[in-house]
Amino acid sequence: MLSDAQAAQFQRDGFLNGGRMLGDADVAELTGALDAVIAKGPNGFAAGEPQPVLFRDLVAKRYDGTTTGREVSHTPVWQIVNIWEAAPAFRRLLFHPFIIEAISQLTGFGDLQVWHDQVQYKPPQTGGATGWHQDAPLWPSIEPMTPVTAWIPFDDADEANGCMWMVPGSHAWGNQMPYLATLTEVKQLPAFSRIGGDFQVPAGAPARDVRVVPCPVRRGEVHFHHSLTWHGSPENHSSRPRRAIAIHYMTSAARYTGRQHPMQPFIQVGVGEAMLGAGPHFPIVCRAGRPVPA
Ligand SMILES: O=C(O)CCC(=O)C(=O)O
Repeated sequence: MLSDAQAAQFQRDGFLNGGRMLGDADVAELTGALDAVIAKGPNGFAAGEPQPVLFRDLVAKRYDGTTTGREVSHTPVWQIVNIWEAAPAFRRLLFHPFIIEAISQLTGFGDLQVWHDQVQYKPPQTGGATGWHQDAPLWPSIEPMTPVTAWIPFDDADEANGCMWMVPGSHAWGNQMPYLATLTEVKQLPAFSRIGGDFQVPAGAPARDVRVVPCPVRRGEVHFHHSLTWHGSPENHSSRPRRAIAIHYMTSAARYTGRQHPMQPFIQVGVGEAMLGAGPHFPIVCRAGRPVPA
C-alpha cells in the first residue's frame, strides 16, 4: 500500500517513486528473461512461438509512422511491446500485488486491466532518446485518458544513462501533444531539461510553470505516472545499459474507440464497448479492489 502522503503527491505531481518493490532474486530473474528476449532480437522468434507483439527500434520507426529509412538507427531505443506474452516472469509481474494495489489507490478504481507493456532498452553509449510526450494521446484506441503506468528499471536509471524526466502538475493541462511534438529534435541534456519557455499553461490549472525534473529510479523500485503527465528520456551516453519496462494499466472506465494503435488488432469488443471484454491480450489484474492471482 502507498501512504496517504504518497497518494497525495501523485495527485499533485502526476508521478511518484513508489519505492523498492522487488527483491534481488526477482530482479535477477526478470533481467535474465529480458536479456534472453533481447538476444533473440526482432527476427529471432519462430512462427507460432510465443512472442512479443512488437520488437523494434523506436528511433528508426516511430508510433506515428515516421521513419529514418533504416531498420536500426545509430541511436536505438529498443521497444518490446508485450514481452509478457513471451516470458512467464513478465506475465507474473503484471499481477504484482504491490503494483496493483497502488494503481487501484491512484486511480480510485477497483477493477483494472493491462493495456500493454513496453520495454525500452537504451544500449550503453549509443542509446537514443524517447522524446517528450504524453501517453494517452498516443493511445487513441481507448478513452478516457486516465490510465496509470508502473515503470520498473532493471538497471539503476539516473541522469547519466537516460532516466525519465517529468513535469510536475502537467497531467492537469489536458492534451498538449501539439506543443510536445515541436520538441522531437530535443534529445540530449541539457536541452532536454530546458523545455517549456514558450508554452502557455492553461488558465486555472494548479501548476503554473513548466518545471522539468529528473526521475531517477533504482533497480527493484517502481515509479508511477499518469497518462497525461509530460515525460521523456534523453540519450544514454554512459557506459551502462538502461533497461526498463513500463506496464500501462487501464481502469474499468476504458472503452474502445475504433481508432488505430499497434494493440488494436487484438481488441475483441465493438466500438463504444468496455475494454474489460477485450480478450486475452488485455489481462484483468484487479476485481472489486482485490488483486487477481497471477
Ligand atoms: O522508458 C522510457 O524512457 C520511457 C517510457 C515511457 O514513455 C512510458 O512509460 O510511458
